[in-house]
Amino acid sequence: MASEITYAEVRITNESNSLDTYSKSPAAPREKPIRDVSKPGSPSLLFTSLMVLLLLLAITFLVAFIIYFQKYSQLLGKKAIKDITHNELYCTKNGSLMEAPPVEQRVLTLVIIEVELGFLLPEDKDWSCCPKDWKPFGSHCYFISNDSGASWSENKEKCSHMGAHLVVIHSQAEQDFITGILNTSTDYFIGLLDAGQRQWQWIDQTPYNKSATFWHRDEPNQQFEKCVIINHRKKIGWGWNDIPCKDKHKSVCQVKKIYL
Ligand code: MMA
Ligand code: CA
Repeated sequence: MASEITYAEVRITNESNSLDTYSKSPAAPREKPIRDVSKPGSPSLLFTSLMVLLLLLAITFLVAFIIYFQKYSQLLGKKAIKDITHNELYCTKNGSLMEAPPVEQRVLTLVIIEVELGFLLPEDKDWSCCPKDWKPFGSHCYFISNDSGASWSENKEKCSHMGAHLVVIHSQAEQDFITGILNTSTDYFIGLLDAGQRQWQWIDQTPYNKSATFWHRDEPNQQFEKCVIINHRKKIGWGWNDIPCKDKHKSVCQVKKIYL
């Protein structure tokens, strides 16, 4: 590109400055077309050189683009994996029913890339794992937020940054497990939301089954309370309550177990 510009400049300077050339040889301007006809190699060589230059430039850009794209997508891939994997996993070996309880438990430190989550199927693997500080139950892992409290959306974001979502409860057993790991004096957001007109919707899009809900007595009770907490009421027990989404509470995140 630089040589192209330099060449153009030289030509213009020569023509405008060299009045001598004009005066000495008035036929000079005519030389050009003559040259064009008699020496067809000269302009076509220029044309060819320009084309080659352009082609080289295009190839350079293409190669640069491909390299950049590959690096970028690699980076994106690594980031995505990093977001949903954890350096330290706590794994339980199942499959062997003969094994006496307590079930053998091992800590596996995994290199991020080694865990190809997308290709691992539960039935092929005999180690089920949860990240460090997450609690296993069934086919999932559960994490109780450790901050002082945030809005429903902020909690939702926090779970999502860990490759998880706000907890979704589908059975009495799951409700019991979750309440068993919670503090009776704290409220926790769950992944249930009023999508409008009291249409309750789970954050993972699984169906809302009325027969497996654990609302406190007389809840849900307010149209403007569109988010849901799980909490303990004295002498009553654990249950759900609809509250305003902007209220600040802790939450429970949930993620599928990792099978190795
Ligand atoms: C609070 C609030 C409501 C809940 C009632 C139950 C006063 O409001 O938590 O969401 O329904 O208590 O008494
Ligand atoms: Ca309520």
